[in-house]
Amino acid sequence: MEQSTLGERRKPAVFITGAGGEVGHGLISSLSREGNLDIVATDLRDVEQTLREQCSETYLADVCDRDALDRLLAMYQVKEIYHLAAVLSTRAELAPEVAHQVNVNGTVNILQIAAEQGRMYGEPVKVVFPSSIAAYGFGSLTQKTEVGAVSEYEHCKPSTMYGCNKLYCEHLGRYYAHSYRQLAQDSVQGKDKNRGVVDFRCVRYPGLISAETVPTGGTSDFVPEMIHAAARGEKYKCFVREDTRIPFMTMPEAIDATLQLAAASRHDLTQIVYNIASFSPSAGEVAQLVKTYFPGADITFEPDERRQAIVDSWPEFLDCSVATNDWGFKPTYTLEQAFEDYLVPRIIKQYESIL
Ligand code: AKB
Repeated sequence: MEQSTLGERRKPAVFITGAGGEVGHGLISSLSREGNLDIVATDLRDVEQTLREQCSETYLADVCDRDALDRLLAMYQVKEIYHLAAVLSTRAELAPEVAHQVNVNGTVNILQIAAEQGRMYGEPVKVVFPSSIAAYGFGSLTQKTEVGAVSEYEHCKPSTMYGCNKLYCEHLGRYYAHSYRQLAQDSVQGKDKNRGVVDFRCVRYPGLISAETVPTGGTSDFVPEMIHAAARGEKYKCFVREDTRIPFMTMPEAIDATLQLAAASRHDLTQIVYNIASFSPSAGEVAQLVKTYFPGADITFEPDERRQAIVDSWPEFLDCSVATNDWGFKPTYTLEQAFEDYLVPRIIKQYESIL
């Protein structure tokens, strides 16, 4: 085992960025239940106490600050990285260059760290990267509805900074996995120390719905916002039309699928990027279901033209067949089951202590 800069043995660890976000919450709970490796988690903001307790260490760190990342990782042998830190689609349109800095430069830092650690230990570092349906882009609503389900490599013309960032980082991940420093001296002299040092795997998430947390800064937020507002007894003005349809899944399904991809044998993976999703309801269909469980729900539709245009550029349905064939992806819930078995019981329990 390598020595750290402090002369101690480096501890094998799984490293999580953006740990305090919605996906981080679920992922840390699942990884800590598995208990295979020490969890080292970072975020820009303080990570809440319940999450901290499930990690070996948590640090305040910016993924754009390469020196800070190097300092804290000097104590660890990083085996796997879940790179969750990102500025989401709505927030990214308010500060596109900041989003680029975090979403792209932060990802390059993570990929470089993975490559360095992979070379140092002579074994690949797994980098699991959540991409998004924002990587797609349709020119018109007519095209979106005509096309129906999309597979991973078609209609990738994102119209948002976030979508461009995600798509580009998918390509960067492929580059670090297969072609990193392909002309460097240590690559051309027969012993290719760079090849295979990064094992990059990527899921394209649809909109995610958690019973525990409410997202901020995304454009698919209308569904989770609508459900949580009803559970809190608050009015909700939905910022897209009733007929707006994009794919969604629940947070536990997203976490399970992410861990399933991470655990898959390299040999079974025929792609770097995989679509995953469970159901594709319209905003109106979600509102109807919300009203059956929360009869007092007050939901109105007041589309915001610009956010609507973003959602209209995303597909209605995803073709997830390659994820199913390669590593066994299977949705747990239909929309109705998600409400009945997961969302409603958990949300009611969560708010009953507060309301
Ligand atoms: C967003 O709305 O930005 C995200 C996403 C669809 O990736 N939830």
